[in-house]
Amino acid sequence: MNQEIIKDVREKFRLRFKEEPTLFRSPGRVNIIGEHTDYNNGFVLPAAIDKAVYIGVSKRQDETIMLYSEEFKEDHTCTLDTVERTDKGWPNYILGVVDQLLKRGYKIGGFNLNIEGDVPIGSGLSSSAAVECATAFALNDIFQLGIDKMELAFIGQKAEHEFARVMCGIMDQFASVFGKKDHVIRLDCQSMEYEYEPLELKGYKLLLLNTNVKHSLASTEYNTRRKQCEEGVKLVQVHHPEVKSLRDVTIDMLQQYVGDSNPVVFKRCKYVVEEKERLLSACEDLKKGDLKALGEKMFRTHEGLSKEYEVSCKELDFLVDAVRQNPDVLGARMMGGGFGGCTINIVKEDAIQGLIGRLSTSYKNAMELDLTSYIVETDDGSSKVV
Ligand code: GAF
Repeated sequence: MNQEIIKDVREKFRLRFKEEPTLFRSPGRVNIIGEHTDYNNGFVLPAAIDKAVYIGVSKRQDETIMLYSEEFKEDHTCTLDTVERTDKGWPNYILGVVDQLLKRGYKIGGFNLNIEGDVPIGSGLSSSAAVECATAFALNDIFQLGIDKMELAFIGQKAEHEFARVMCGIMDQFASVFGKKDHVIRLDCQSMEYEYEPLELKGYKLLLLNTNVKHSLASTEYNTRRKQCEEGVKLVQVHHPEVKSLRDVTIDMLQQYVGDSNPVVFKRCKYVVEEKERLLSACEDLKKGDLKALGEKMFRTHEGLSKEYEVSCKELDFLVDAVRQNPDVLGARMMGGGFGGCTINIVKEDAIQGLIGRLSTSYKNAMELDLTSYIVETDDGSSKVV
């Protein structure tokens, strides 16, 4: 937990709202492998990380909602009956959750809330899901709504659909709520069954390299990819009505029924179908402690995301290419929705600082951008800060 941020949120809350807050924390996430598989009913392998969103919150006696972002130095006020999307951006992730609670018939009153965190925004580490989950967790607690953790994650996802207008899958909110220190979660996004797998990196660490770009087409292209996957499923369903999603589709089916006449839909679906298999075999690698085999699959995932799913960008490709032949880096790939954000790398611990130094220079020379890096540890999911 970031004690400095906790202190800051508490003190600023007291100054602003003249009362004592209750504090909650929800983490960002990494995903080892299994990208763009969640909304295709596939598997994912995320973990919550030691970077989180912290909120202070207190109940009010009226129906007013007063929000303050310590990061954006901006407030937003509305009432329970005027909860709607705003152009400001950040309040949407909070208000989207309030909207969901109201639509589901939960009884809440007005509240004060301030927010701060150390999940870098727009970096593919799910700062938005962390805000949604922290809000859902907090309101569930202070208004004693009795909502279980699974529904809290779904409330966060629906808030993202309706207020951020990104038709995301469930991975990010699930990881933020269900994370467990020293573990990754193998989540079946169809049945929502999950297993914790110990993450033993044996002298290696997870290093995130932030391109510091977020290309503006990210959310529209995300929704387009989702539609292209659905198109592929429809074409297969004509011949195989039992097929419900890409989860049930094979490469053979894609070749027969999508193939040449729909080359774009074909390559999108092909990536997803291959990624589904790759993840299952990566889980076996992890169980056996074969990090080398796992790392090779991460590189292959990046190839697919870059060439077939086409959600990478030149900055991400540069960072993956730069480590591909490096024996100290077992695996690397872009992570999350794409079009910017971070790459995830499995790197030998004592080689990390040298690597960051060299890459910072070459990245700056090639892209005229600064590189930011984070060595992350896995962490527990959403919690009350006591
Ligand atoms: C984003 C989405 F929010 C997730 O649901 C997931 O689809 C991911 O992109 C890609 O794997 O983070």
